[in-house]
Amino acid sequence: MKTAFITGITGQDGAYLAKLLVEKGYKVHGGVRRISHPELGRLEALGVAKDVHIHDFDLTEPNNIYRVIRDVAMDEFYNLAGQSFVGASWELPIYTSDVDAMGVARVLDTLRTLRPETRFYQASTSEMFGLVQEVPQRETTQLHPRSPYGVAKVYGHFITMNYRESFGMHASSGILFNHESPLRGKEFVTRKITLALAKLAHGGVDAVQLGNMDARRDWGFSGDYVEGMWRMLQQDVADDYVLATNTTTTIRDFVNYAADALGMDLAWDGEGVAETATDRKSGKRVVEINEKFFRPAEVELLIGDARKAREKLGWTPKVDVRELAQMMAKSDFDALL
Ligand code: NAP
Ligand code: F7E
Repeated sequence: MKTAFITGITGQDGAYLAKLLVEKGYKVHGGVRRISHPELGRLEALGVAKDVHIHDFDLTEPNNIYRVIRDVAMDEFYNLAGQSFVGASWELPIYTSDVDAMGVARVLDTLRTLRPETRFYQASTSEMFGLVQEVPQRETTQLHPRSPYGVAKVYGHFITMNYRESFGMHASSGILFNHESPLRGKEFVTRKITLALAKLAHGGVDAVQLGNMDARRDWGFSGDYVEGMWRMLQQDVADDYVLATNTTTTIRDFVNYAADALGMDLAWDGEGVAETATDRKSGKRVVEINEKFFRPAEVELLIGDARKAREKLGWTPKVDVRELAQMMAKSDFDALL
């Protein structure tokens, strides 16, 4: 039986990965940071909260990291913890770099000291491509991050590669494009949309307030992407891989897909901050634009080329963006019944 340690086990990906590894027969340990209202809601939703061993763990605390790595005899370490909300990273640039950049170095250096044979996964991101230098983006595309989050993740990415090259550690980065699920945080645009539309479908009256409707994202399903993470650590040689669907969709079209799933028929009107969407069937206003959701610098287009993951890992995403929007909208609708 293998043992895995997952940082960020309370997050979206942490929960799906914990479920996958429990099903594969792993002994799963996870790190949870101290917050005032601790909960394992996502792990409970996936039915694995009782199957995982929880440890106090914070990426900002070197001796805490040291003790956990000393005490848990782990074969695989998945570093999924992070300040993951791009929008917050302009307000929290120092904190974001402490967690998303220095946190990776703290873990890698402790593994190097105590358990250099442990296989390591780093949660890198398509946000590193930012102002994209190539379409579609792949492992070799030049990076140009557009947010403090993206900049911090570039450090995490290269320090992972550096420990692999310097010390021969089995350290891999997954450059993952946006992936979502019914367990996605409510501040991310997909979940914000499906939750707001589900409330409207149940008789609510509040339109969802959104920012840049023209941004394009390559959206997949978290459950598919954690399988790719696991496959990376099963390779004889560590490497970096893009995981993506190779389809790009505007925020506006994601709204349309979620609305379709809930039986709405949207009419779009106006441009820029005056743009609105109204449901032709109920007459309700569904979308309004609010400038506060625009970002100081935007990532306008993301579309990934996951050919390397397909050829070397045998990985392909199973859920497309329409199915994803439908899955999330229906889940939010049913939860309100
Ligand atoms: P998420 O739902 O926001 O989960 C983040 C996790 O990190 C949570 O468990 C959170 O704990 C934990 N965390 C935050 N700060 C921490 C700290 N200082 N020490 C220890 N734990 C801390 O994010 P996700 O969507 O699952 O993403 C997982 C990772 O992949 C993140 O690193 C993210 O940046 C990266 N990523 C995500 C995507 C995506 O589209 N989802 C794409 C590429 C990369 P709390 O529960 O206490 O908040
Ligand atoms: O924004 C636009 C926004 O916050 C997507 C994280 O998992 O994926 C995620 O980062 C797009 C942006 O995700 C609103 O301007 C419009 O263009 O859902 P998001 P993200 O920034 O792409 C990457 C790969 C990660 O690594 C991150 O951890 O949607 N947008 N209106 C909005 N976004 C939000 N949040 N809220 C709005 O009202």
